[in-house]
Amino acid sequence: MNEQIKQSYDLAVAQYATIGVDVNKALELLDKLPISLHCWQADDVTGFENPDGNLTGGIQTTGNYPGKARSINEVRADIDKAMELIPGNHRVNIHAFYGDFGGKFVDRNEIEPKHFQSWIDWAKEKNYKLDFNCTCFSHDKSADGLTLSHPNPEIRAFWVDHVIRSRKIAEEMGKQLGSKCMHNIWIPDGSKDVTVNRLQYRKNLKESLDKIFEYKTNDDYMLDCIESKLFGIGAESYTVGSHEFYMGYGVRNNIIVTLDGGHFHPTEIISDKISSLLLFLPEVMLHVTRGVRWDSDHVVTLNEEIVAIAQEIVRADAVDKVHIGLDYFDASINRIGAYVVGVRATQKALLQALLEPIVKLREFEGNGQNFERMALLEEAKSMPWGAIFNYYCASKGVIVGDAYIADIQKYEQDITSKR
Ligand code: RNT
Ligand code: ZN
Repeated sequence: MNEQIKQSYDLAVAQYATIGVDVNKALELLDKLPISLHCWQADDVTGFENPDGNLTGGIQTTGNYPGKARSINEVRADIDKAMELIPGNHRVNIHAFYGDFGGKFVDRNEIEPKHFQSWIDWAKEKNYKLDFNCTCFSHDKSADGLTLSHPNPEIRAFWVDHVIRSRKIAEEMGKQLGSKCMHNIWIPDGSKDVTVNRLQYRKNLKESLDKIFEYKTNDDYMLDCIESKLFGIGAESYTVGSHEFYMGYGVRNNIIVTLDGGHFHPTEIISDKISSLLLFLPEVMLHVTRGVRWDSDHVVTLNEEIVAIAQEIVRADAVDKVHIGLDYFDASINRIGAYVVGVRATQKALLQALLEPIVKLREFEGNGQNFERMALLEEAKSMPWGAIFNYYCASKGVIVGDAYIADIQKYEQDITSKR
């Protein structure tokens, strides 16, 4: 290892020791924290069911930066490239419309585990674990913006069938890979303008979910999650699956709630929701993203909220209970770069949180010494965690610091720019 990286690390370790923090322990924990990389950043949420299909459901990618992945192999190659630049062992999150359909049209109510076997084989080979999502958007039967809450029982049944099939696929992924697959349900259902039958759509959704969960999966292989939202593009006035809806449903039925950082009012943060949910549910799923004004899906950067999320996970002693997945899509910049920036930012936030002088902070708080708590929190922000992160990357054989920019540029020159 580069001498400078090692020396900076040694100095940082000594400095952390003065505030009672064990750096080795923090790194051991960080190394066990998987982040789930969302496959849909690689191809702007297009999927492989219909490569010419339009993205619908109130979500949108903007930008047409060259190099979008056009096939399953390209998505996998790009994720492999991103993983190379990220320390630790991570997960890949797949959507149902990314199945390996062999050029044939396979509708959502026809998908089976066999369509995902090549994903499982790839994951096995690369030592990734998989997460999964039903895809209830970008489809004829969601064209009017409704799926599981649709007034037409036949359309509801179609989507119920799709979600149950997706849960079975998740179960198979978890079974073959020996790691619980998180299956997330997000639906776009909502409406652009004032809606008068708000209760009825929610009743429909509740009934659909009840049917979906009648099929019991094996908890050792997969866990269900349900994700709320405040509004979507073209669905500004009403969202059937609101936060209250899913929190109520999740708590009553013991189903994990997914908190997406971009799905709340602009000043509302998810970091403060973690400790509440964990009192009523055994685990929490996060969709880590960066909301910017109306958009909920910007690339994660090391901002105050991502640090606060990480701190809440660590402070609540919940590293084993909170699942971290990324969820953003940016088509305006190098897409592999978008993965690497987002994962590294999340890991840096987690590292900062793991390096907190928590014993001393709790002592100050317990004594009502609030100035002291504030001052130590401020000092912690400029402690040399960057030197620790660099060392962590180097110790895992991963490119340190901004040198990954040139590496991604090279991949762009050799591969993505030729697409
Ligand atoms: C949409 C939700 C959802 C999707 C993905 C593609 O607002 O956040 O999680 O982004 O499932
Ligand atoms: Zn999400």
